[in-house]
Amino acid sequence: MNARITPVSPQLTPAPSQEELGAFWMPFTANRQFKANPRLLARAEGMYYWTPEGRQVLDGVAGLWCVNAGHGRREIADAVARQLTTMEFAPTFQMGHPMAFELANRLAQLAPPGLDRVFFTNSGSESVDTALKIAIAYHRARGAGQRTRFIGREKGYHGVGFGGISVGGIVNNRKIYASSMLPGVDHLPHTLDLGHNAFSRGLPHWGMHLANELERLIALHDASTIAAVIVEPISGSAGVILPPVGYLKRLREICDKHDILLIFDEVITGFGRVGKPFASQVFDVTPDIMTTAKGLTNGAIPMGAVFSQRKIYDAMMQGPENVIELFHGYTYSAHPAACAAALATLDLYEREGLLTRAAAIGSQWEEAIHSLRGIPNVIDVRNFGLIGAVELEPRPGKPGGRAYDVFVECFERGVMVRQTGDVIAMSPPLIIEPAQIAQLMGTLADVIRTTA
Ligand code: PXG
Repeated sequence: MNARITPVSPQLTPAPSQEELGAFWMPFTANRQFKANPRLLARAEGMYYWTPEGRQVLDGVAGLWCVNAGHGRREIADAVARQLTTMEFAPTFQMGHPMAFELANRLAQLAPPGLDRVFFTNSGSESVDTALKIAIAYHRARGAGQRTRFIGREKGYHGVGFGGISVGGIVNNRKIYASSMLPGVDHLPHTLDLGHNAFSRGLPHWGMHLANELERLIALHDASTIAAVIVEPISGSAGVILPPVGYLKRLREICDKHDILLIFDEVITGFGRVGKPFASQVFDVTPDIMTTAKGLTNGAIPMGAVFSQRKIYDAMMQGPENVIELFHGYTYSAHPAACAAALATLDLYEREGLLTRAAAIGSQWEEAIHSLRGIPNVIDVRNFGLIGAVELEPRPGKPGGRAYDVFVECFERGVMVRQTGDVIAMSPPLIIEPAQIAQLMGTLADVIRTTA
């Protein structure tokens, strides 16, 4: 594989002073801790970032699971620049622009069978809220307006909108909003079980029966009240939780039996992360609705897309033709610059075979990450496609502390990984080469060995 990479900007932006760090209220960041000791990135190309001082850092997480084709892709930058000088904005409410239709058609061709109606958003969180709203609207359109309940899953992450945190299962994202969330949401148990599955290579074999908990929740609430089940095929944010073999198929069967929609949140698994364009194609389980974002534009311009089965769209296309069918949309739905970025990104993915590269290089990735087994404090290693996680023994009474120290020290030694709880997660650009896999795992191994 020969990715042609040209730097977009060779200029390094100077680092802000201590005082200049104040105004930016940083997302999902311990602001005071960060600002006392900032980690800054000023330039990116290929597999690497550079700090404002010019120090090179290997990107082990594709930015935040989004820069799948690697950094500084000239083709994307050029397409966006061309679009901005041709037409920077056009509305898509009761108007249209050609690229929005072109992109929807391209995506429909890439999608799992039948998921050929595409609604555009600006982020994963918006994609999730859109999917939940489509699910309720669909049931109502077919005369089942009482189906308003959602089933999510413990440890699920579906962004930070009120819909997303309601169906999500990460306690810190939920606890202070407890009384403000969607009513009528219940949760499946998560599928992480180190007792049975530690150090599984690929999907764990134990745990398919956990899907049967859906039958229990349906018996409790009655199927006639439930609009949809939403899960990530692979949970990312909670520290990489893989579906046990057969688990997703079982969820699909139960949803079919009870006329419940199945939503796959593919915000991180979409666009080649696991060896095919979408995880549902790898697992051979087709959802009714699929949410995406991130890799859709290689992270260059914010954009999300929600794919719906044709039957859902068709069910909504009823009533007088002059009446809006779905009262939902964003000013920037199908923003021209985002459409240009997405089309250029899809071209790159296709030309360089990136949407299947994770399958080709997955076994090398698996070998490399499992070489960390046996290092003190490593209590699990998980992998699938180009996703990996190393779970560390928490320090007594200080959960997350050890992994945080590992994350910081890796950055000091020129490797960027993600830390969540006591898990180090990795999801490199899909252009990663074997020598870079070795650098990533070698540095991580050294740092874990030397972190008390
Ligand atoms: N669904 C899933 C499955 C996600 O992973 C979102 C929705 C929300 O997307 P937006 O674009 O609104 O952030 C996400 C986001 C991490 C990490 O390191 C993961 C995400 C975001 C930030 C960090 O695990 N996923």
